[in-house]
Amino acid sequence: MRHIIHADLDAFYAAVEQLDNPDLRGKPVMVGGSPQSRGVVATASYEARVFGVHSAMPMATAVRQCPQGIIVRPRFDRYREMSRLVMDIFHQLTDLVEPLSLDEAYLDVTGKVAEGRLPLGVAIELKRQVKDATGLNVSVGVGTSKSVAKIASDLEKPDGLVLVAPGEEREFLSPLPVGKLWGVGPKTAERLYADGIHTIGDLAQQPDEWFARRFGKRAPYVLAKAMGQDEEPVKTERTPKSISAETTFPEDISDPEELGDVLNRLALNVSSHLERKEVKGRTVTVKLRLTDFTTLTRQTTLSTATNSEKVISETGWKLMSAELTPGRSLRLLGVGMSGFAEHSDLPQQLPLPFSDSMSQG
Ligand code: TTP
Ligand code: MG
Repeated sequence: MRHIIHADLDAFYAAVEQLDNPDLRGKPVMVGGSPQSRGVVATASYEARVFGVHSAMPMATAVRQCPQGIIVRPRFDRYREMSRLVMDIFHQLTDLVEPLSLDEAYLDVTGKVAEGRLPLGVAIELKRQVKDATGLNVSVGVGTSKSVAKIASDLEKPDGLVLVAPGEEREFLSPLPVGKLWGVGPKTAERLYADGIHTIGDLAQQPDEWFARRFGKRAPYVLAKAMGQDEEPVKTERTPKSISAETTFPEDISDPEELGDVLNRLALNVSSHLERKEVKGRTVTVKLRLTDFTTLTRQTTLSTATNSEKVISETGWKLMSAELTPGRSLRLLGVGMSGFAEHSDLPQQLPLPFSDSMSQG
Protein backbone atom coordinates (compact mmCIF):
# COMPACT_ATOMS: atom_id res chain seq x y z
CA MET A 1 0.00 0.00 0.00
CA ARG A 2 1.19 3.49 -0.80
CA HIS A 3 0.92 6.69 1.23
CA ILE A 4 0.64 9.82 -0.85
CA ILE A 5 0.54 13.44 0.22
CA HIS A 6 -0.82 16.22 -1.96
CA ALA A 7 0.37 19.62 -0.75
CA ASP A 8 -0.90 22.95 -2.10
CA LEU A 9 -0.02 26.38 -0.71
CA ASP A 10 -2.91 28.64 0.29
CA ALA A 11 -3.58 31.69 -1.89
CA PHE A 12 0.04 31.40 -2.96
CA TYR A 13 0.87 34.72 -4.69
CA ALA A 14 -1.31 36.69 -2.29
CA ALA A 15 0.17 34.92 0.73
CA VAL A 16 3.69 35.84 -0.40
CA GLU A 17 2.63 39.46 -0.80
CA GLN A 18 1.13 39.47 2.70
CA LEU A 19 4.25 37.85 4.07
CA ASP A 20 6.57 40.44 2.52
CA ASN A 21 4.36 43.42 3.35
CA PRO A 22 2.80 43.26 6.82
CA ASP A 23 0.42 46.11 5.87
CA LEU A 24 -1.39 43.64 3.62
CA ARG A 25 -1.97 40.99 6.27
CA GLY A 26 -5.57 40.29 7.15
CA LYS A 27 -6.70 42.38 4.18
CA PRO A 28 -8.34 41.58 0.87
CA VAL A 29 -5.42 41.35 -1.58
CA MET A 30 -5.94 40.82 -5.28
CA VAL A 31 -2.79 39.91 -7.20
CA GLY A 32 -2.98 40.53 -10.93
CA GLY A 33 -3.17 43.03 -13.75
CA SER A 34 -4.68 46.46 -13.87
CA PRO A 35 -8.47 46.82 -14.09
CA GLN A 36 -7.97 49.54 -16.73
CA SER A 37 -6.00 47.30 -19.07
CA ARG A 38 -8.29 44.27 -18.91
CA GLY A 39 -6.06 42.62 -16.34
CA VAL A 40 -7.19 39.44 -14.61
CA VAL A 41 -6.88 38.22 -11.07
CA ALA A 42 -4.05 35.67 -10.69
CA THR A 43 -5.19 34.95 -7.17
CA ALA A 44 -6.84 36.64 -4.22
CA SER A 45 -6.28 36.38 -0.48
CA TYR A 46 -8.96 34.53 1.43
CA GLU A 47 -10.11 37.89 2.81
CA ALA A 48 -10.95 38.91 -0.77
CA ARG A 49 -12.49 35.57 -1.69
CA VAL A 50 -15.29 36.27 0.79
CA PHE A 51 -16.45 38.89 -1.72
CA GLY A 52 -16.47 36.36 -4.53
CA VAL A 53 -13.13 37.38 -5.99
CA HIS A 54 -11.28 34.45 -7.57
CA SER A 55 -8.50 33.50 -9.98
CA ALA A 56 -9.04 34.30 -13.66
CA MET A 57 -11.74 36.88 -12.90
CA PRO A 58 -11.31 40.21 -14.73
CA MET A 59 -9.74 42.65 -12.28
CA ALA A 60 -12.42 45.20 -13.17
CA THR A 61 -15.07 42.77 -11.90
CA ALA A 62 -13.03 42.07 -8.80
CA VAL A 63 -12.84 45.78 -8.02
CA ARG A 64 -16.61 46.10 -8.38
CA GLN A 65 -17.21 43.19 -6.03
CA CYS A 66 -14.57 44.18 -3.54
CA PRO A 67 -13.87 47.93 -3.79
CA GLN A 68 -11.69 47.87 -0.68
CA GLY A 69 -9.51 45.17 -2.27
CA ILE A 70 -5.82 46.06 -2.59
CA ILE A 71 -4.44 45.35 -6.05
CA VAL A 72 -0.87 44.09 -6.13
CA ARG A 73 1.18 43.45 -9.26
CA PRO A 74 2.64 39.94 -9.42
CA ARG A 75 6.35 39.39 -8.69
CA PHE A 76 7.04 36.10 -10.40
CA ASP A 77 10.71 35.91 -9.46
CA ARG A 78 9.80 36.10 -5.80
CA TYR A 79 7.15 33.38 -6.20
CA ARG A 80 9.66 31.15 -7.94
CA GLU A 81 12.11 31.72 -5.13
CA MET A 82 9.51 30.78 -2.51
CA SER A 83 8.47 27.80 -4.57
CA ARG A 84 12.04 26.51 -4.59
CA LEU A 85 12.24 26.79 -0.81
CA VAL A 86 9.03 24.83 -0.41
CA MET A 87 10.01 22.19 -2.97
CA ASP A 88 13.35 21.79 -1.14
CA ILE A 89 11.45 20.99 2.05
CA PHE A 90 9.40 18.42 0.16
CA HIS A 91 12.59 16.85 -1.16
CA GLN A 92 14.08 16.62 2.32
CA LEU A 93 11.17 14.39 3.24
CA THR A 94 11.26 12.11 0.20
CA ASP A 95 12.95 11.78 -3.19
CA LEU A 96 9.59 11.00 -4.72
CA VAL A 97 8.21 14.48 -5.35
CA GLU A 98 6.09 15.37 -8.35
CA PRO A 99 5.59 19.13 -8.70
CA LEU A 100 2.36 20.09 -10.49
CA SER A 101 2.88 23.82 -10.45
CA LEU A 102 4.81 26.38 -8.44
CA ASP A 103 2.75 25.80 -5.31
CA GLU A 104 1.61 22.22 -5.55
CA ALA A 105 3.15 18.75 -5.47
CA TYR A 106 2.58 15.09 -4.78
CA LEU A 107 4.88 13.33 -2.35
CA ASP A 108 5.13 9.59 -2.02
CA VAL A 109 5.87 9.06 1.68
CA THR A 110 5.44 5.27 1.68
CA GLY A 111 9.08 4.94 2.73
CA LYS A 112 8.57 7.12 5.80
CA VAL A 113 5.59 5.06 6.89
CA ALA A 114 7.62 1.88 6.37
CA GLU A 115 10.17 3.35 8.80
CA GLY A 116 7.43 3.44 11.41
CA ARG A 117 6.10 6.98 11.03
CA LEU A 118 2.36 7.58 10.98
CA PRO A 119 1.04 9.23 7.81
CA LEU A 120 -0.71 11.87 9.90
CA GLY A 121 2.50 12.67 11.78
CA VAL A 122 4.39 13.05 8.52
CA ALA A 123 1.74 15.45 7.24
CA ILE A 124 1.70 17.56 10.41
CA GLU A 125 5.46 17.83 10.37
CA LEU A 126 5.48 18.79 6.71
CA LYS A 127 3.02 21.61 7.34
CA ARG A 128 5.07 22.85 10.26
CA GLN A 129 8.34 22.77 8.34
CA VAL A 130 6.88 24.77 5.48
CA LYS A 131 5.45 27.30 7.91
CA ASP A 132 8.69 27.61 9.89
CA ALA A 133 10.92 27.93 6.84
CA THR A 134 8.76 30.23 4.75
CA GLY A 135 5.87 31.59 6.82
CA LEU A 136 3.41 30.14 4.32
CA ASN A 137 0.45 27.88 5.01
CA VAL A 138 0.14 24.71 3.02
CA SER A 139 -2.97 22.58 2.82
CA VAL A 140 -2.32 18.88 2.81
CA GLY A 141 -4.27 15.80 1.83
CA VAL A 142 -3.11 12.31 2.75
CA GLY A 143 -4.35 9.11 1.14
CA THR A 144 -3.40 5.90 -0.58
CA SER A 145 -3.47 7.43 -4.06
CA LYS A 146 -2.81 10.68 -5.86
CA SER A 147 -6.42 11.41 -6.74
CA VAL A 148 -7.71 10.85 -3.20
CA ALA A 149 -4.89 12.92 -1.69
CA LYS A 150 -5.56 15.76 -4.11
CA ILE A 151 -9.26 15.90 -3.39
CA ALA A 152 -8.50 15.74 0.35
CA SER A 153 -6.04 18.64 0.29
CA ASP A 154 -8.68 20.94 -1.15
CA LEU A 155 -11.44 20.10 1.31
CA GLU A 156 -10.43 22.17 4.31
CA LYS A 157 -8.50 25.01 2.73
CA PRO A 158 -7.00 27.24 3.99
CA ASP A 159 -4.51 25.58 6.35
CA GLY A 160 -6.26 22.27 5.79
CA LEU A 161 -5.20 18.79 6.76
CA VAL A 162 -7.38 15.89 5.69
CA LEU A 163 -6.37 12.25 6.01
CA VAL A 164 -8.28 9.48 4.29
CA ALA A 165 -7.56 6.24 6.08
CA PRO A 166 -6.70 3.17 4.00
CA GLY A 167 -9.87 1.32 3.04
CA GLU A 168 -12.05 4.39 3.51
CA GLU A 169 -11.49 5.91 0.10
CA ARG A 170 -14.86 5.02 -1.31
CA GLU A 171 -16.80 6.29 1.71
CA PHE A 172 -14.75 9.46 1.67
CA LEU A 173 -15.47 10.18 -1.99
CA SER A 174 -19.09 9.08 -1.97
CA PRO A 175 -20.81 12.28 -0.66
CA LEU A 176 -18.59 14.69 -2.62
CA PRO A 177 -19.86 16.53 -5.71
CA VAL A 178 -19.10 14.58 -8.87
CA GLY A 179 -17.19 17.55 -10.32
CA LYS A 180 -14.40 17.00 -7.80
CA LEU A 181 -13.47 13.74 -9.45
CA TRP A 182 -10.47 13.59 -11.72
CA GLY A 183 -11.51 13.41 -15.32
CA VAL A 184 -14.91 15.00 -14.71
CA GLY A 185 -14.68 18.53 -16.05
CA PRO A 186 -17.36 21.22 -15.62
CA LYS A 187 -19.18 20.22 -18.82
CA THR A 188 -19.31 16.54 -17.94
CA ALA A 189 -20.46 17.48 -14.44
CA GLU A 190 -23.35 19.51 -15.92
CA ARG A 191 -24.47 16.56 -17.97
CA LEU A 192 -24.22 14.23 -15.01
CA TYR A 193 -26.29 16.62 -12.89
CA ALA A 194 -28.93 16.61 -15.63
CA ASP A 195 -29.02 12.81 -15.30
CA GLY A 196 -29.57 13.14 -11.56
CA ILE A 197 -26.00 12.11 -10.72
CA HIS A 198 -24.76 14.61 -8.16
CA THR A 199 -22.20 12.86 -6.01
CA ILE A 200 -19.23 10.63 -6.69
CA GLY A 201 -21.21 7.94 -4.88
CA ASP A 202 -24.10 8.30 -7.36
CA LEU A 203 -21.58 7.89 -10.15
CA ALA A 204 -19.91 4.82 -8.66
CA GLN A 205 -23.29 3.05 -8.53
CA GLN A 206 -24.03 3.29 -12.22
CA PRO A 207 -24.00 0.04 -14.18
CA ASP A 208 -21.06 -0.81 -16.45
CA GLU A 209 -23.07 -0.33 -19.67
CA TRP A 210 -24.00 3.17 -18.60
CA PHE A 211 -20.33 3.95 -17.94
CA ALA A 212 -19.27 2.61 -21.31
CA ARG A 213 -21.93 4.71 -23.05
CA ARG A 214 -21.13 7.87 -21.13
CA PHE A 215 -17.35 7.74 -20.99
CA GLY A 216 -16.33 5.45 -23.86
CA LYS A 217 -12.69 4.43 -23.61
CA ARG A 218 -12.29 6.34 -20.35
CA ALA A 219 -15.04 4.36 -18.61
CA PRO A 220 -12.87 1.92 -16.63
CA TYR A 221 -10.60 4.76 -15.57
CA VAL A 222 -13.41 7.00 -14.34
CA LEU A 223 -15.16 4.16 -12.55
CA ALA A 224 -11.97 3.13 -10.76
CA LYS A 225 -11.34 6.71 -9.66
CA ALA A 226 -14.93 7.03 -8.41
CA MET A 227 -14.33 3.98 -6.24
CA GLY A 228 -11.10 5.42 -4.92
CA GLN A 229 -8.84 3.10 -6.89
CA ASP A 230 -5.89 4.79 -8.50
CA GLU A 231 -2.47 3.28 -9.09
CA GLU A 232 -0.96 6.32 -10.80
CA PRO A 233 2.65 6.64 -9.55
CA VAL A 234 4.21 9.85 -8.27
CA LYS A 235 6.42 10.91 -11.15
CA THR A 236 9.62 12.68 -10.23
CA GLU A 237 10.93 15.53 -12.29
CA ARG A 238 14.20 14.20 -13.61
CA THR A 239 14.76 15.23 -17.20
CA PRO A 240 13.53 12.26 -19.19
CA LYS A 241 15.49 10.59 -21.99
CA SER A 242 12.60 11.03 -24.36
CA ILE A 243 9.26 12.76 -24.53
CA SER A 244 6.45 11.25 -26.52
CA ALA A 245 2.74 11.20 -27.03
CA GLU A 246 0.63 8.46 -28.53
CA THR A 247 -2.96 7.59 -29.02
CA THR A 248 -4.90 4.41 -29.65
CA PHE A 249 -7.88 4.86 -31.95
CA PRO A 250 -11.36 3.64 -31.10
CA GLU A 251 -11.44 2.33 -34.68
CA ASP A 252 -8.46 1.69 -36.96
CA ILE A 253 -7.65 4.57 -39.31
CA SER A 254 -6.28 4.30 -42.85
CA ASP A 255 -7.03 7.78 -44.19
CA PRO A 256 -3.69 9.64 -44.44
CA GLU A 257 -5.36 13.00 -43.97
CA GLU A 258 -7.01 11.90 -40.76
CA LEU A 259 -3.72 10.40 -39.56
CA GLY A 260 -2.02 13.67 -40.44
CA ASP A 261 -4.43 15.53 -38.17
CA VAL A 262 -3.73 13.17 -35.32
CA LEU A 263 -0.01 13.54 -35.94
CA ASN A 264 -0.27 17.32 -35.73
CA ARG A 265 -2.07 17.09 -32.45
CA LEU A 266 0.52 14.70 -31.01
CA ALA A 267 3.34 16.93 -32.27
CA LEU A 268 1.80 19.92 -30.51
CA ASN A 269 1.56 17.88 -27.34
CA VAL A 270 5.24 16.81 -27.56
CA SER A 271 6.38 20.30 -28.49
CA SER A 272 4.67 21.97 -25.54
CA HIS A 273 6.01 19.29 -23.21
CA LEU A 274 9.55 19.95 -24.51
CA GLU A 275 9.01 23.65 -24.00
CA ARG A 276 7.86 23.13 -20.44
CA LYS A 277 10.92 21.01 -19.70
CA GLU A 278 13.13 23.52 -21.48
CA VAL A 279 14.74 20.86 -23.64
CA LYS A 280 15.20 20.43 -27.37
CA GLY A 281 15.75 17.16 -29.16
CA ARG A 282 17.29 16.02 -32.44
CA THR A 283 15.71 12.60 -32.93
CA VAL A 284 12.11 12.32 -34.05
CA THR A 285 10.45 8.92 -33.74
CA VAL A 286 7.08 7.76 -34.93
CA LYS A 287 5.42 4.62 -33.69
CA LEU A 288 2.78 2.90 -35.78
CA ARG A 289 0.77 -0.07 -34.62
CA LEU A 290 -0.99 -1.94 -37.38
CA THR A 291 -4.30 -3.77 -37.27
CA ASP A 292 -2.51 -7.05 -36.57
CA PHE A 293 -0.61 -5.46 -33.65
CA THR A 294 2.69 -5.29 -35.51
CA THR A 295 4.47 -2.23 -34.16
CA LEU A 296 6.80 -0.24 -36.38
CA THR A 297 9.06 2.53 -35.14
CA ARG A 298 10.82 4.81 -37.57
CA GLN A 299 13.19 7.57 -36.60
CA THR A 300 15.42 10.20 -38.04
CA THR A 301 17.95 12.57 -36.56
CA LEU A 302 17.86 16.24 -37.46
CA SER A 303 20.90 18.45 -37.87
CA THR A 304 19.79 20.80 -35.11
CA ALA A 305 17.89 20.31 -31.89
CA THR A 306 14.34 21.63 -31.87
CA ASN A 307 11.14 21.84 -29.90
CA SER A 308 9.16 23.18 -32.85
CA GLU A 309 5.72 21.72 -33.37
CA LYS A 310 6.02 22.33 -37.10
CA VAL A 311 9.35 20.55 -37.46
CA ILE A 312 8.19 17.62 -35.34
CA SER A 313 4.97 17.17 -37.28
CA GLU A 314 6.62 17.59 -40.70
CA THR A 315 9.37 15.15 -39.83
CA GLY A 316 6.84 12.77 -38.32
CA TRP A 317 4.73 13.01 -41.45
CA LYS A 318 7.67 12.03 -43.68
CA LEU A 319 8.39 9.02 -41.51
CA MET A 320 4.76 7.98 -41.25
CA SER A 321 3.67 8.54 -44.84
CA ALA A 322 6.48 6.30 -46.10
CA GLU A 323 4.74 3.43 -44.30
CA LEU A 324 1.19 4.16 -45.37
CA THR A 325 0.56 1.71 -48.16
CA PRO A 326 -3.01 1.49 -49.49
CA GLY A 327 -5.16 -0.71 -47.31
CA ARG A 328 -2.89 -0.42 -44.29
CA SER A 329 -4.69 0.80 -41.18
CA LEU A 330 -3.32 1.96 -37.88
CA ARG A 331 -4.67 1.23 -34.45
CA LEU A 332 -2.13 3.41 -32.69
CA LEU A 333 0.02 6.37 -33.61
CA GLY A 334 2.76 7.90 -31.52
CA VAL A 335 5.36 10.62 -31.92
CA GLY A 336 8.42 11.07 -29.76
CA MET A 337 11.45 13.24 -29.41
CA SER A 338 14.81 12.19 -27.97
CA GLY A 339 18.49 13.02 -28.38
CA PHE A 340 18.27 15.98 -26.04
CA ALA A 341 21.11 18.48 -26.19
CA GLU A 342 23.65 17.43 -23.58
CA HIS A 343 24.82 20.83 -22.55
CA SER A 344 22.23 23.18 -23.82
CA ASP A 345 21.57 26.56 -22.37
CA LEU A 346 19.82 24.88 -19.47
CA PRO A 347 20.65 26.05 -16.00
CA GLN A 348 22.58 23.28 -14.27
CA GLN A 349 20.00 23.08 -11.54
CA LEU A 350 16.86 21.40 -12.69
CA PRO A 351 14.48 24.07 -13.91
CA LEU A 352 11.08 24.32 -12.32
CA PRO A 353 8.80 22.80 -14.89
CA PHE A 354 6.29 25.56 -15.18
CA SER A 355 5.74 29.05 -16.38
CA ASP A 356 3.84 31.94 -14.91
CA SER A 357 0.60 31.18 -16.62
CA MET A 358 -0.60 28.08 -14.93
CA SER A 359 -3.51 25.87 -15.50
CA GLN A 360 -5.80 25.10 -12.66
CA GLY A 361 -4.59 22.20 -10.58
P1 TTP B 1 -3.77 27.73 -6.93
O1 TTP B 1 -3.09 26.77 -6.02
O2 TTP B 1 -4.83 27.22 -7.83
O3 TTP B 1 -4.45 28.90 -6.06
P2 TTP B 1 -3.92 29.61 -4.78
O4 TTP B 1 -2.68 28.98 -4.23
O5 TTP B 1 -3.83 31.08 -5.04
O6 TTP B 1 -5.13 29.41 -3.76
P3 TTP B 1 -5.60 28.04 -3.07
O7 TTP B 1 -4.66 26.97 -3.47
O8 TTP B 1 -5.55 28.34 -1.60
O9 TTP B 1 -6.99 27.84 -3.55
O10 TTP B 1 -2.71 28.47 -7.83
C1 TTP B 1 -1.41 28.81 -7.36
C2 TTP B 1 -0.98 30.15 -7.93
O11 TTP B 1 -1.03 30.11 -9.34
C3 TTP B 1 -1.87 31.29 -7.53
O12 TTP B 1 -1.48 31.84 -6.28
C4 TTP B 1 -1.70 32.26 -8.66
C5 TTP B 1 -1.44 31.37 -9.86
N1 TTP B 1 -2.66 31.28 -10.68
C6 TTP B 1 -2.84 32.14 -11.73
O13 TTP B 1 -1.98 32.98 -12.02
N2 TTP B 1 -4.00 32.06 -12.47
C7 TTP B 1 -4.98 31.16 -12.18
O14 TTP B 1 -6.03 31.12 -12.87
C8 TTP B 1 -4.78 30.24 -11.10
C9 TTP B 1 -5.83 29.22 -10.76
C10 TTP B 1 -3.61 30.33 -10.38
MG1 MG C 1 -2.56 26.92 -4.00
